[in-house]
Amino acid sequence: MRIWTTPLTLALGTAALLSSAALAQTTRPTVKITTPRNGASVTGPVKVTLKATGVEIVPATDERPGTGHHHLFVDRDVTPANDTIPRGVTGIIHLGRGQTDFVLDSLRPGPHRVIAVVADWKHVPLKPLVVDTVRFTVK
Ligand SMILES: [Cu+2]
Repeated sequence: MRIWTTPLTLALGTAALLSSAALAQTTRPTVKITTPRNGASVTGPVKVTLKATGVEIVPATDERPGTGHHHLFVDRDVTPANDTIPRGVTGIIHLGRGQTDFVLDSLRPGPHRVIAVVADWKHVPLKPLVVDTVRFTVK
């Protein structure tokens, strides 16, 4: 008996591989800082807007798997990935009510860097890291 490998079955196999790869891509959470754009020159106050995919953005009081809330690290490095993101630290902002934007109203003129990190209700970053960085200049 012979097993036929026709172009059709090859095409179907390839399509299945592609769709599972696409699925893996869409289910892995991402975050993007949609404004300000990387490299932009802006006037203050600077509204930072965030778009997450593959993770539901909720208030920090919502203790469910598959959820998280945004954090902004403004002109400072991110804290270690396995640590709780601290509160009350200059340059670290928890958007703990599930917000997807935040206005930075006290940035001085000059270059700035904002890193967005999605963390769970314990304020520990999701793994793999869900992170995005923009650099911009305030005029
Ligand atoms: Cu937090």
